[in-house]
Amino acid sequence: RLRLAGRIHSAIDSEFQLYFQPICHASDGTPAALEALLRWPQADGSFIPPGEFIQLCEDTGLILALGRWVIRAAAQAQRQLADAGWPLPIAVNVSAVQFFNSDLVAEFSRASQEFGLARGALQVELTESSLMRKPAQAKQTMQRLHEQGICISLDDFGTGYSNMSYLQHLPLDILKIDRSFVADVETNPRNASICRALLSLGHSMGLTVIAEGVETPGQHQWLAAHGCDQVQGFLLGRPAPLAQVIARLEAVE
Ligand code: G
Ligand code: G
Ligand code: MN
Ligand code: NA
Repeated sequence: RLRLAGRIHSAIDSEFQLYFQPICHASDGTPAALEALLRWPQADGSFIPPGEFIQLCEDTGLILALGRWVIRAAAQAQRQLADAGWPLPIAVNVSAVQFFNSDLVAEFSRASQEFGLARGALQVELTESSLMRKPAQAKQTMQRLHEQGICISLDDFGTGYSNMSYLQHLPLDILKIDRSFVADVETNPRNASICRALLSLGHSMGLTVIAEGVETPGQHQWLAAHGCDQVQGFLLGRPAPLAQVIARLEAVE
């Protein structure tokens, strides 16, 4: 574990890559945004998945440097995307440790300025554990991100322990339904009920609702028919390097 931490430390500026996955309008499948996803390629061509290093980075504090690198790399990618004629926002995952222990607002504003990004060009994805841990501080940071034009998503929704009355008071824009509920939504009545409830909850709070993990046309159709705003998953596009994502956008147009 210690050796892995050392390797991560020296890999931050040289080895990590961002992949990007499209988030599409449910009605017609056109792209609405991209989500940035960390990848750590190895010499043998394999990848160490984020599930295996994010936790270690949080435990050792490396997440602060890695998170800063992700924000800057996402800003640079958004510049390239906009310059290629696709001014889609890019959503960045921010872990709870990073959310509470770094100056996120300054990091986002510095990166946006460095690459001359438009307002709204970057978004932040937070999880329930970030928001519920220190609610007052979370709310203040979210408000300051909002002042900079940054939209905020609640990721993996439905898997945590949110206090609904509290959530209502947070400046959220987007709710992402966790893929575990989307998996067999057209055939599993229990997941269908949960998705209907989460869609209704999100819309009653005035939020855009995104379904994650959409893999089949059946899931996409069910979600569109039930008023889901946007969809993300292997059906719409797998995470890929930016150049490939741009090539796909151009092939569809
Ligand atoms: O990309 P993949 O499905 O393997 O991601 C697995 C997990 O790692 C997801 O929970 C995702 O949110 C998280 N993850 C991916 N990229 C980042 C990142 O840049 N920062 C943080 N904090 N988490 C990330
Ligand atoms: O926790 P978060 O939502 O950030 O996790 C995103 C992860 O989900 C990424 O690692 C991505 O590779 C993965 N993912 C994206 N689309 C799909 C999908 O359609 N099916 C599955 N099983 N995983 C997906
Ligand atoms: Mn996410
Ligand atoms: Na998720």
